[in-house]
Amino acid sequence: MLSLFHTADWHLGHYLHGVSRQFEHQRFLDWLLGELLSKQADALIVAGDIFDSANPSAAAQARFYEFLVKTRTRQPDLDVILIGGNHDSASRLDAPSPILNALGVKIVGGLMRDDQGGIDWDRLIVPLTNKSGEITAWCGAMPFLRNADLPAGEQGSDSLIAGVTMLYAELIAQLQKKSTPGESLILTGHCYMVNGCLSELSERKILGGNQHALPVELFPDNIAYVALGHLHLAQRVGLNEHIRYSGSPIPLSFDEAGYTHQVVQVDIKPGLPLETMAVKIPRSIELIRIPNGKDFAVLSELVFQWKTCSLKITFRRSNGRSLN
Ligand SMILES: [Mn+2]
Repeated sequence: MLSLFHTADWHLGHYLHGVSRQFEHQRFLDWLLGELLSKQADALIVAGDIFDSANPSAAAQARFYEFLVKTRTRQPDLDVILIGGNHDSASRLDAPSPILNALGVKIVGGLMRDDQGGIDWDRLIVPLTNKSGEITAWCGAMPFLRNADLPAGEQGSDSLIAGVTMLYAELIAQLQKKSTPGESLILTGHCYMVNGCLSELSERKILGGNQHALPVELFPDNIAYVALGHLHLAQRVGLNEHIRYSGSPIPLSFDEAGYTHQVVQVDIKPGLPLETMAVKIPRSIELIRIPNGKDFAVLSELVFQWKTCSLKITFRRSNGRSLN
């Protein structure tokens, strides 16, 4: 059996209306370390948007590297795979890859082409081993694809989907070449699929409408699991249990306050149907809207109403329970 954990869209270094999310991220990473250990996970996949910006703060980077060292020190057999998202700088993520490889962590920030334009596909293909150290699956790690990554002649907006499809098809072909019968094929990517459910305040502003949505046919039936990042609401793609967005671990906007934040635990047993389980992430800080959880008021108005005793506030958790 192979047990893998799928998470994405950490956005380390994020600020919400000027408030640092450092505490929430630290709590999440500490919790994740404990989960990986207690569930004896074999692999961890982080599907992009590791950092909130292309130029993350020293504090955000320190938190990231500290997490990787702790994970590998506590669980030396855990395969860790990370890819770049649209918020990440591909080259910044790739820069420490020699050190991370030596630590046993595979990071693919972006596609790298040689002078002839060829892609080093081996960089994107990672073996996953079970507790006995046997290879039981192969993971194709496709970072977020930018226009410049697409094959020549596929940069126009109409052919963007065709270009992305070609690259995924090539990765899958390379993945199949590496594997032998009985070994599962897994993919991770950072992209927007058709009919995905977007958060109004968080991801929509970075997507140019729906014209770049990719069809689910991108992933053929022989792929056991697709670990996606980009959308912050945990969801499966269409009716496919095995093609999922894990969602972000913390709410990145007030629109996301009601989401159930989770990581996905995927158990792959040879010859048996895949099992996916949502592992709920404890919320360390509540996002609360005043006065009524739906609308919001200007602070000066609230202070005035509070002083004149005309404001009555009932705090409610995102799950609807009253806080007071
Ligand atoms: Mn994101």
